[in-house]
This record gives sequence, structure tokens and C-alpha cells, in this order.
Amino acid sequence: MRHDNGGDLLVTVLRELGIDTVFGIVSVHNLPLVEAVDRELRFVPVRHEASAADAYGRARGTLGCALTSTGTGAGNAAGSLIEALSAGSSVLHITGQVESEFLGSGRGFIHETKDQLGMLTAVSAYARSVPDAARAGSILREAARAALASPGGPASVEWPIDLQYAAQTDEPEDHAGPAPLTPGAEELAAAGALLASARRPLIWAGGGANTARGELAALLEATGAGLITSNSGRGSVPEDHEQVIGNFATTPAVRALLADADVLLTIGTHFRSNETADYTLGLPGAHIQIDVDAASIGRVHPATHALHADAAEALTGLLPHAVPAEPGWTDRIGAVRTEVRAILHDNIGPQAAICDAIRAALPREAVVARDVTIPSSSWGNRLLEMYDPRDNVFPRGGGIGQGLGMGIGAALARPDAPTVVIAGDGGLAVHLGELLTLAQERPRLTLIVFNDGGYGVLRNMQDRHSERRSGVDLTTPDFALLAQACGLPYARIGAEEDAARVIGEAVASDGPTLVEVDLDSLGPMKNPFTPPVRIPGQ
Ligand SMILES: Cc1ncc(C[n+]2csc(CCOP(=O)(O)OP(=O)(O)O)c2C)c(N)n1
Ligand SMILES: [Mg+2]
Repeated sequence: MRHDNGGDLLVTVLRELGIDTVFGIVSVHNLPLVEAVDRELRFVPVRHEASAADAYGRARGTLGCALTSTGTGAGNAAGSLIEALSAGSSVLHITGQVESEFLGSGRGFIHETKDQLGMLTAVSAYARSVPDAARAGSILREAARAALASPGGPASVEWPIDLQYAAQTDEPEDHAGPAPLTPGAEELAAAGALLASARRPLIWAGGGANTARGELAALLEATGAGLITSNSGRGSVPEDHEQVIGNFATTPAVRALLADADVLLTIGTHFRSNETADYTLGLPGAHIQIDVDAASIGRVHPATHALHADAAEALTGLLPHAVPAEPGWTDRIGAVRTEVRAILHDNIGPQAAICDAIRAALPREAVVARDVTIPSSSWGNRLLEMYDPRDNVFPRGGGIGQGLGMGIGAALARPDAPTVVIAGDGGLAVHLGELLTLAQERPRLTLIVFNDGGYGVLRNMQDRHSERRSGVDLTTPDFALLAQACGLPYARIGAEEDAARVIGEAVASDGPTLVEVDLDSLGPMKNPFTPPVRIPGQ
């Protein structure tokens, strides 16, 4: 097939992938791409490079596409690509490159960058340069396959601008993924025998379980096991299921449950530091571990039975071995589930009203995108119920600033439902320009900004451990005026009683709203929140 230029070729590939919206910043080094996408699909001029594309893919369970400029633009995207690599989310990142004739010549060609491919290689799961017009199509498709593979991640393609303008020929391909990875028969039989012996089983679901939701629910029912999740595994089984304990592994009640469990089955989890008290959490020795990534097996917690396989394949193989747990175990799980939620609900004081109001206002399936702020780290990441992993959009690598861009990407991916973003004043300021993307695109998005005049979580740490505060108190804007300047509706929550009305109205409206939570006026949590990290000597 012949295409007039690289932009037309890109549109063809994106259509094969089912992508209707692309995010980026236009440049002399991506002009043919942006023009074709804007003409044929939808181009969203985000004000910062790549967070929105990542969340668009997450919220749809597909791939997101970002277009950036050469050099600084690609470098700006690096933070978001690091996040996508950490999350294993599928991003096709296409950036420019100087004219192929001048590549690597060091002559100061506009946007020329030292070893751009090296930088992209470091922050992507896949990175390649387009060497000539005949190979662009196969490279774009190869990149998409790499991004969509398990565990996936961002795929970056740099494309010299002269080759973007050139006519292209290519052969369409279908995007059928690789055949599923099935567990070995012997390993499966041994793991099945252990599972059949379990009297007090627990299952731990990470993000890798999200591709096997039905199989996981069936195993949960058949065993009566409790389900602990990492943050990434939330919603793999809807969190209102009686056996879902959720993202509460390090609480005293769940630690006690882990101590009494006789078999642990884990599915696609990294056992990240924040979720295992820096890898010190006590876990049952009898451990069946399922992971598609061989490197994950036994990396944190030794696996007595390793199933290197796709989650759905391994769980289907284990299901015939499932037997019900001993009497009382499933009831105890239900009691722990209720207890850990009640304790957290109580500890967060007046913010519980906001958590409850968000859940009450949203339909069952709607995205809640979150920045790294105390309301996320304390209750947004565990108490606010999730029913589908695609709704649970948060920066898994923990970098601040990405929440609003992610929320915009998710809202445009899922226009049929309202989206809520939870952000802090500090994180919002990092990519404040996205307020203008919000004002321009006008998705159904409620941005809830928790304003405490600074980097509250670090301030809490310093107040506890240091003599003085350093770098944590910030000037914040008058959010009412800021919203007005951007042409955004504004509302304020200054007391618990405001939460249901303000959030209800904002979520019900058909466009964006900026909701400010005045934390001084709302009042404190029972205990100042500090993150689960260690400070030597404290
Ligand atoms: C890119 C990046 N820089 C710095 C940090 C450290 N950090 C974590 S949370 C946080 C504070 C964020 O402030 P805000 O959004 O206002 O939330 P709050 O803690 O006040 O609730 C900072 C600076 C980080 N996680 N990521
Ligand atoms: Mg703050």
C-alpha cells in the first residue's frame, strides 16, 4: 500500500490498533504526523508530553500514542515513559529526529540531541530509529507489539523528519499477539497438589492478574480464599466482593492473617516496597507464584512452586485442584476486610466524607485518576472502592505531577462516564499547564485539588523527624481566580457537609470542574500521614 507521507502511514497503523485519539506537542519535527492525525483521527494538544497517552491506554485496556518533538520534547516525555515502564503500560511514543543526512553530524541542526536513541532505550521497553521510508510501517507495528506484550511498557520510535515527509509503502499486518504462555504440566500438577492441601489459603493479585479476572474470581469462589491485592491488582475482582481484602497487606489484621495462612498463591506481582513494608512483610513459606516475567519469580519472596505462564492459563490449570478452605476461614477474611476498612475510614477523619462522596457520585465504572498526594496514598489507593482495573489510574512509579494529564487521557478514552482526578496542590503545580488542556478539551472531568499549601507528605516527615522545614512550603494560587482565568467552573469544599453536594454536582455536570478542598478549613486527619519509607536512625 502506498501512503503520501509518514503521517498517512501512522494513521493506517493507529486504525489497525483501534486508536482514535493521539496526544502530543506539535513541532517542525513531527508536523506531517500531527497534521494527518488531526485530519483523520483526533489530536489533543496536551501541554506536557506523555502522561495523557499512557492513561488513555490504561483506561481503555489498549495502547496510547504520544507524539513529541526531537530532543527536549523527547526528554520531557522521559518522566512519563519511566512511569509507563514501571507500570508496564502500553505507550507508542513517536518522536522526531534531524534529517537523516545530518544525523550524528554534531553540526547543531535544530533540536539535534546527543544519542537520543540511547536516552529512549534507557526509558523504554523498546526503542528504534526509522532508517528509511520502506521500513517505517514494520517498525511502527513492531513497536506497538512490544508495547502490548506482557509485561509491556513504552515503545519509542524516532523518525527523521525527511523520512516522515517521504512517500511510504507498507503491508498491513494484523496485530494478533503471541500465543499464550502455558505452564509446564509437572509444575502445574505439583502446584495443584499444594493448592488442594490448603486449609487456609490466601491469594495475592498484582497487575498481572488483570488479564485473568474471570479465572481469578472462579478460583476465589472455589477455595474461599482471601484476596490481597497490590495497588495495581485492585479491581481484578470487584472490591465489594466479600473475600476481597484489597490493598491492605501491611495492616496488623492482615499481617495476622498472613501468619496463619498455610498457602499463598501470587499472581503477577512485584511485591513492591511500599506494599511489603520494604520487603519485610512476613509471607507464608508455601508459595505458588504465577508470572509471565521469568525474572519476577522468586525475586522478592522464594517460590516453592513457580508457574512461568500467563495468569489466565495458570489459573485455569489450577482451578480443578481447588478445594474449600477449612470452616471459619472465609468468615475471618470477611471480618478482616470490614475491620481494616473501618479503621482507615476512622483514621482519615473529615476526608472520609470526601472518599464516600466520590464513590456515591460516580457510576460503578468510572476512572479515578490520582496524583501522589496524601489523599491518594492514604485512602484513594485502598479505601475508595474499585471494580475494574481500568478505572484505577495512578502513577505506579510514584512520581508527582502526572495525575491531571492522566485524568485527561482517561476521560477522553472513556467519554461515556465521568472521570475524577485527585491531586495535591504541589503535584498539580508541576504540570499546571494541563489545566489549559482541560479547559480546551472540556471532558467530563472533576479535578479535586487538596490544598494544604505545600508538599504535605514531606512536611509531615520533617515535622516528625527534623528541626526545621526545607523545601516543603509552597505559594499556591487562588484556585477560584485560577479557574476563572482558565474558563473552568469552580467549587470549594471547606467542611465535611459540603462534600456530597459539591462533588455530586461537579460529577453530574457535562464538562470539567475544579473543586478545591481547603484542608485548613476541613480539618486534620487523626494522625498526620507519613509514607512507608525508612529514615536511618529513626
Ligand atoms: C517527580 C517527583 N518529585 C518529587 C517527589 C517527592 N514527593 C512525593 S509526594 C510529594 C508532595 C506532593 O505534594 P502535593 O501534591 O501537594 O500533595 P500532599 O503531599 O501535600 O498531599 C513530593 C514532593 C515525587 N514523588 N516525584
Ligand atoms: Mg499539598
